[in-house]
Amino acid sequence: GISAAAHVMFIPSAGMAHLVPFFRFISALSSRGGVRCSIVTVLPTVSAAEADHFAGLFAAFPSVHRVDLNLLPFDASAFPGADPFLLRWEALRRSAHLLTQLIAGATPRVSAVVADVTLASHVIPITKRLRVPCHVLFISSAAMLALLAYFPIHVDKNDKSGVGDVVDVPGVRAVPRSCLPQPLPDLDHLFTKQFIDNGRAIVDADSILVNTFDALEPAALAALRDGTVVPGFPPVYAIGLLKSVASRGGGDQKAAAASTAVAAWLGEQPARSVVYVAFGSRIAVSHDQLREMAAGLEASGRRFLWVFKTTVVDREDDAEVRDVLGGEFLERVKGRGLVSKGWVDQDAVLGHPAVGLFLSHSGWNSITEAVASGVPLLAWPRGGDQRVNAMALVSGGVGAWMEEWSWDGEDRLVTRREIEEKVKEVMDDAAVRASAARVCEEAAMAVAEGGTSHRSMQEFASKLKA
Ligand code: BUP
Repeated sequence: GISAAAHVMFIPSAGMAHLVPFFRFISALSSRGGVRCSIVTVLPTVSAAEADHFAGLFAAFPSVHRVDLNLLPFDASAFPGADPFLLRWEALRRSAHLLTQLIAGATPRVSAVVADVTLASHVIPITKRLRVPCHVLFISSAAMLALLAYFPIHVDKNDKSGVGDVVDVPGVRAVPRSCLPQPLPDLDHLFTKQFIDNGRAIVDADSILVNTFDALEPAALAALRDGTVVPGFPPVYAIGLLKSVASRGGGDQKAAAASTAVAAWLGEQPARSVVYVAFGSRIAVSHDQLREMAAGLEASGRRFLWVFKTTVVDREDDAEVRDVLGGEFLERVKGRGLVSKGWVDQDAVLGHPAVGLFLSHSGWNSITEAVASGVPLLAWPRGGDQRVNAMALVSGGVGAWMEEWSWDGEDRLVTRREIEEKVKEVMDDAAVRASAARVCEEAAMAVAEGGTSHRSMQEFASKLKA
């Protein structure tokens, strides 16, 4: 042929935490040159933030080709109360056979597929039939990848009688039942069914890409690669930390204004003086707990920037800060505390010299962004993979985790006093700060010429043949 470019078709899933690493990886791959990228896009997205970021990606990379997938109608009434993102994953899985045509019919010929892990069990068999290599871009920690890969084996060993008290992932760590994603002990839960299906399927992927690096998660990566977790596991490329992309669409004036206000405020604060508080884009914390957090932050006497979220999907986010926290609180902390209701450019916030601590739900993207900026974390996991990620961040030396702090579904209120004490303690902890700074340097070395992630990326790219 005339063009020697490989054509990679990306098949992401739903939720910002799933899209962010795809966008970052596409941008890393596109900027290497010699690779043509297509991205399967399902519109409308579940959240406005996702739609915005798709628009931003296409604006920033006009060469990235958009391939529209029209989902088949999906009756969600069988899953009352289910998370809207989980339902979208299920809808995607049930429409996955439509991908056969999109992959087989593409020009130039698709030379490889990179799929989200939530779709693995449905996409991998299709790519096998079409004889197209399929790589999985895993969107969480290597520790979580190991849990996903091992969980089906664990369930089989337990003779399907349940998960027991602990899942002991060989060579990685024992994960107590209380640290598993909440639905996992229920083998009939939709999340668990998908998790087990995908865990079994990824063994057949051609490789797995993870946004981490060897120095951050050495044990988990080694155990995955040498077959300790699952014998015959595919190559695992730790290609992180992926650089963030300025991929906001132009449409959201309000968000842009909020980001400007945040940047202006940060600019006035002393170095390392601000606690940045954010719990991701889709986590609802009870109003009582939010008020306790407010009181704890106030009592700590520290400056803080708080991205305030009260409901699960951004579009429904209409509970006003003032209604929940009270106008007097806002008056009292005026000047030293900023509460932002809208989307902020988190990566830019973490990169700002004024930020000294990140109180986070420990979503993996948030952790990686903090690590890349050398900002220590205080982890307060709320659900899903977050407790496993918190274990990884503690053993990686980038922060602290309050294991006894409650998570979704538990009704214990973490008191203002606990929050106050812990924020002060971790913020004043010179050892944690030094350790986070050291890991930050290691992160930079990993992606520099000759570093572990740089080499992994090269090895992966060299597999992509036109
Ligand atoms: Br909120 C928020 N700005 O205001 P995680 C989030 N983010 O840039 P989880 C912003 O969204 P999900 C905001 O930097 C990160 O890249 C943040 O991913 C960005 O969280 C991403 O940290 C969130 O992996 O995902 O909870 O797993 O937010 O979709 O629930």
